[in-house]
Amino acid sequence: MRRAVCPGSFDPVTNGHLDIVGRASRLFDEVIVVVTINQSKNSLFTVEERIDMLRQVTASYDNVRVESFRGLLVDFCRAQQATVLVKGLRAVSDFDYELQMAHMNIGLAGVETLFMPTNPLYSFLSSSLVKDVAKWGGDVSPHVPDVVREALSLRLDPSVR
Ligand code: COD
Repeated sequence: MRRAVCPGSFDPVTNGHLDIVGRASRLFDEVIVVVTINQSKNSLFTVEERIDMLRQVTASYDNVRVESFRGLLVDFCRAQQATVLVKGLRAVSDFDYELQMAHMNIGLAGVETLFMPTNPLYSFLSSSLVKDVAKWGGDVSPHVPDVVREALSLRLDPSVR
């Protein structure tokens, strides 16, 4: 079985993330979307909330499941018998850091990284930018699934409070 892992903070999941997950699901028998737990990062949504949103928006993919993990990603890959990490690349600015992580992960455990170019529609999109726009009441509907837009407005939009 060819099994891949799509890791991230997903705080929250965007259409850019979903595009990568959907494309990966066509390349691999199984894709595990893993929310990595990083306590040093200030997150807007809890891990459980992020998992719940991810499960809802990936429900149409039979071969995608969502998990969370604290620790080294390669240990998660080993435990799940996954040999490939799938990452989205938005711009050259992503590349330096992603390349460092890819070298480290192959050195640590022989886990390969497959870089997918972002869909040009989402090349500027990040969870941080979406949160910033939502915080000031801007329209994020082109950038995130409905369930995420609703969660963002409940948590952030001053006009809903
Ligand atoms: N289009 C395409 N891809 C996108 C887009 C977009 N618009 N936005 C984000 N992505 C991709 C990113 O490139 C990334 O690959 C993935 O989606 C997740 O993005 P984020 O922002 O949710 O998550 P990050 O960047 O905070 O995740 C970082 C990791 C979780 C991958 C990293 O911190 C990690 O590996 N942590 C585990 C601990 C570990 O093993 N450390 C050692 C690493 S060598």
